[in-house]
Amino acid sequence: MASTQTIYVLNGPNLNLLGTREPETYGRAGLGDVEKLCAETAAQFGLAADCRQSNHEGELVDFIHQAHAEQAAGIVLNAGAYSHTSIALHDALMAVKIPTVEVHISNIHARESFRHHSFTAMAAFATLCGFGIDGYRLAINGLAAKIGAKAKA
Ligand code: CA2
Repeated sequence: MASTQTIYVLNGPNLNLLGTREPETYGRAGLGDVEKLCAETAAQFGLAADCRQSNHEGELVDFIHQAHAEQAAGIVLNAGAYSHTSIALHDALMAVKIPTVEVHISNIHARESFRHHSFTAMAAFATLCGFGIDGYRLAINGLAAKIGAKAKA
């Protein structure tokens, strides 16, 4: 039997604070809830979710390199504010060529103009924003379709 494929779920700076403040923007769920949702959704497709969070740009670059080294089948990325600034994360995603979905919990297009552009989204095949943490579930469904992972009975 083929070994279980893994998707990486990467969360960037300040997302460890989810559920502790700004509930009007980010909801009441914590990062642990996000990671549980991702693991459960991935399992529906026979996938494993390797969930990681970092407040450091270089560590997020390292995670993307590790995804490549470990032959991850896909990446779900919420790079937080680095989405809007990080050419390094953009370049890492372009280098590894792993199918990537970008997720934002909030609707970045309905917020400040500095959030409207995303460098990392340019290296993703799809972007979701504004669905709250349900965006992660939707992203994994879309990623599973993209990589041909079928829902398990
Ligand atoms: O909407 C998103 O998911 C964002 O990626 C969240 C980032 C923000 O910089 C992006 O523009 C959009 C910020 C994450 C901060 O998360 C917090 C959560 C709770 C309390 C404070 C911050």
